[in-house]
Amino acid sequence: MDEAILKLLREQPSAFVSGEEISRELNVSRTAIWKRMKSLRASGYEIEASRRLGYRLIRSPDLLTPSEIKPLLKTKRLGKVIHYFRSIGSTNAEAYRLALRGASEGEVVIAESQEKGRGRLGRNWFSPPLLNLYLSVILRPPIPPHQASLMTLMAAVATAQGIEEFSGLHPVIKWPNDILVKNRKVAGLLNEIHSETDRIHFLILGIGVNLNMDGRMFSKEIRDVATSLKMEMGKAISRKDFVRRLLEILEKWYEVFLKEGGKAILEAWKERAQIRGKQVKVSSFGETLVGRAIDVDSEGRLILETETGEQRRVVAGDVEYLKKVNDQ
Ligand code: BT5
Repeated sequence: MDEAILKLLREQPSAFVSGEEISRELNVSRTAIWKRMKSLRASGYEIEASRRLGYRLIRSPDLLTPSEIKPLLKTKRLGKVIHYFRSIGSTNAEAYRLALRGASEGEVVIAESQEKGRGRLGRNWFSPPLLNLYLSVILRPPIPPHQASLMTLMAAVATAQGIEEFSGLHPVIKWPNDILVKNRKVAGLLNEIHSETDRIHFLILGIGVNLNMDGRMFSKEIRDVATSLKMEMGKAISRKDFVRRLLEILEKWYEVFLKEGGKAILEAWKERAQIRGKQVKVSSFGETLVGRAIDVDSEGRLILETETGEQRRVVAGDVEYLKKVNDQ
């Protein structure tokens, strides 16, 4: 009902909408509307009320509710359905659950905070309320599971591009799924798939971006390795504008992928990752490999030349750069 009330108020920006009209349109009592207005105000909406004229929306808070995001969202598929939560365990877990129950491609889950935000390999993603972006997108690409890594690369390219457009900063992608600004992690991706041997049933693109967090808000363990757009830019950004733009960029890349395959994504990824030639230490499934990164192959695997001259392809793992990368 809040969504419907806000929609009516937004249809006539700067004008009053009478209580009578709202009650007629939504088929609810004037008292019920008054109660919803009170609760909307408590959520940060500034709503002027006049006995004679009705209600008028003065200002909206920077919440990531569907009613804040959808009106200006220029996508065809992504984000047309938004499952919104003030707080949730993990947006990825919820998206996975929804996809199992038949949610369509493009449906997204957004939360203002996560209690059990997931990183890879059982790690945590620090997810305090109302400051950042915690987003999961459901996709159903017609591809076999071994191509799923390309979708991780796609999400990384889109997120880096979104950050760049918003901030003018030049984020670097660190294989496979970290987005760094000045060598600190500003965003992380966690993609999860549900598949059979030959095809993917669905894929969840999980994207966490630190937007308006201050340095002191990070937990001690990550304070020295993490950053946010606000910290780098010196000012807060509009979270809803950011998520809209990110969904638009992501959709554009996904369309390219469906039409032309992964080539353009790989090229854009390589340009932003600049991993070629770097000395790296890779931990993968309990094994540690040291060597020179040669390239990333068409399925997103890291090609490494080890110290003994052997070439290895790494599907998943954590990379540590052995020489400091120049600040971006
Ligand atoms: C990732 O894992 O980087 C994937 C993060 C994905 C988060 C999104 S939020 C929406 C969606 N729903 C979820 O439940 N998850 C996804 P990994 O490469 O394993 O990195 C995790 C490590 O990054 C942690 O062990 C910390 O060292 C560090 N870290 C944790 N929270 C961070 C934060 N907010 N910013 C920067 N670094 C963080």
